[in-house]
Amino acid sequence: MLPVAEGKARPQTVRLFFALWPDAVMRSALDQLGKQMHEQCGGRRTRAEAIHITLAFLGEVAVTRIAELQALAAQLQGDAFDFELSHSGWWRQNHIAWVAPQTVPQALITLVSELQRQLKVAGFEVDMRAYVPHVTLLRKAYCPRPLPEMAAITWKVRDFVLVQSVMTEQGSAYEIIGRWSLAYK
Ligand code: 2AM
Repeated sequence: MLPVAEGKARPQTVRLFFALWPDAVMRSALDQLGKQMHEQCGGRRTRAEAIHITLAFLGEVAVTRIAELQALAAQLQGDAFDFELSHSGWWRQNHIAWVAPQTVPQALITLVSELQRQLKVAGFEVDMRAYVPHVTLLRKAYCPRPLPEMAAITWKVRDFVLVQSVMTEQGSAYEIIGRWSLAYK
């Protein structure tokens, strides 16, 4: 057995991301859409309780830094906004079928860039690839034919959340570990 170096143990980490989380009505509408897409594309549906839009993906973070993240989110000044999910599609490279806004609202762009900026300043590693907001509804899907036009769904965004992701045999399970309101004007 290898000797354990005293005092050198790495801090325990958790997988975290910031997200927009749908309310019950929105969740059900998106789940229904996922069901229709599944009929055409197969694959594995996102469980209704896991449906979300990622704002910023943090990956593995030391548990000792969670309070710092929560404080960062609490002082973020973002505005509430409504937007329409009206566009569905499929990415061939990762076999994800999704719905997304046709036009990304400025309030969402501002919220994400401010979040990313502050996370960077605080020394968190953030995925800096171009932000493409989307709701993943199917994984391991194959949708070679264009998906039918979808009826637009309006998402009223009033808050955002910090989520812990835990891998289980059924896929990722998500636990909301913080929720912060956006200013409603
Ligand atoms: P996806 O749905 O397109 O896979 C939890 O894993 C959430 O974070 C998912 O919404 C996932 O997007 C997103 N995510 C996972 N890995 C990511 C990464 N490296 N960069 C950005 N987002 C990621």
